[in-house]
Formats: sequence, C-alpha cells, structure tokens
Amino acid sequence: MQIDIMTLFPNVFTEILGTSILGKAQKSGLLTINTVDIRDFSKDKHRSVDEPPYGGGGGMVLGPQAVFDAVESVKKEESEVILLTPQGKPFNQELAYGLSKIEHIILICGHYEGVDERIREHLAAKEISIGDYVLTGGEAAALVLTDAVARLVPGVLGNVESASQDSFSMGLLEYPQYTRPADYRGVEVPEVLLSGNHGEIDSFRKKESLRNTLKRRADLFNNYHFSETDLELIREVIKEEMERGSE
Ligand code: 6GU
Repeated sequence: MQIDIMTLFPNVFTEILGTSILGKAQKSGLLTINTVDIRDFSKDKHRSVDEPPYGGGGGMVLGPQAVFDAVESVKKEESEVILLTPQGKPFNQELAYGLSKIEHIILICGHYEGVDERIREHLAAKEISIGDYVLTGGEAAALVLTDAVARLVPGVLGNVESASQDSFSMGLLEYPQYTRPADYRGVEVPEVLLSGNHGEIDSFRKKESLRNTLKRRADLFNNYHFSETDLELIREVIKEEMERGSE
C-alpha cells in the first residue's frame, strides 16, 4: 500500500511514521508513505498557497491550484483522494479496514481556516474527520488515519500483535493485562492468570472485557453479538457490579 500526504508541513510526518512498526513496514516494502509539500506547487515567488476568501470575512483559505497540482503529481487511476476536515465522516475502525484494502491513498491535510470548496467537490472523493473537536490543521488527523490504516495492511503487524485481536475488531474493550512482578506494592495479579489453566484464563479475560465495556462504553453492545457464554459472563458481571455498588 502507498499513502501520499499533501501537506504544508511535510517534516512533521517523518519521525512518527518512520519509527517502530510502521518504520519497519516501510523498510520491508509492505508500505510506502510519502509527503508532498503543497508549497512546492505554488506559482508565486513567495511560495504562498492561501488567499483571503471571496466575500470577505477575514482569515485565509487554501486555494485550489497548488493542491490540485500536488495531488495530480502523484495521482494514479486507482488512487483514492481523501480530504481531512472536521466536516468529514467520523473515522472509526470499520473505515480503517476499508481503507487498508486500497492500493493508493492520497490524503489532503486541510488548512486551519478552510480550503477552497472546489477541492472538496472536484478533487477529494471522500472527506474524513477524526472526531468531534477542532484541530489547527489536518496533519495530526493524517497521522492518526495513516497509523490506524497502515497497521491493518496484511503483514505489518506480526502474529502476536495481530489486529484480529484488537478490542474494536472484537467489538469489546480490552481486558486488563499484567506482567511481573506478581505482587507490586501489595497489589496482586489476579490468581487465575498465574494458574496456567488456559480455559479459565480465556474465560476470565472475556469476562473482564465485558466488564470494561459495560462500565465504560456500553454503547458498543448495540453492535455486539452475545454468545451463550457471553450472556452467562455478563450476568455474573452485572451481579458483581450491583453487589459492589451497594456496598
Ligand atoms: Cl480531519 N481536521 C481538523 N482541522 N480538525 C479536525 C479533524 C480534521 N478531525 C477532527 N478535528
């Protein structure tokens, strides 16, 4: 997979995307991430790319010419062009899965004060937001999207960290994890995890995932299919939580 990021700040991407899992994936050739400096496509000697809006109102708007030219410098037949903007469709794991199957993605980082409407209408096929809050620009959003999508590309994660075990792909939040020591400052690791009984460990983890989800993100249950075992476990959880609550 290839991701090309159109941005006014190309230098902010290299460190994060070149490190750790995504850095390794790029070195092994599974993934190519490039940045394109929109200013390189400016036609004026000051390399400016924004202009005051028609109709007034103050602020500056990212104009169409440099952005169209930047995108067209990398666009192929099969490329998906995505504009990052707070007006876009809210990003989630399902969107990330869909995007991870696309061969070439072009991301356009929006500008703090807005982009010319023709970029939205005639250049970008999709608009994506990473949540209901406002950022100064699309760069942090492009980093989030690139990370979430790239880790789903087959081979990027090893077996151990495999994405199929992700809390969101299972529809539940994660269960709690512990490592050595078994007793830290008097706080002990749950006994069952030291037992070596993998049936009981799986059941404990499933139960704690259900508990975490119930307590923090009960909305996720709307899209969760409960197995018979899940139903038994969640009944226990509810009973325990009610007992705890009335103590
Ligand atoms: Cl994609 N851009 C900006 N500027 N703010 C955002 C966003 C994107 N997603 C959430 N807030």
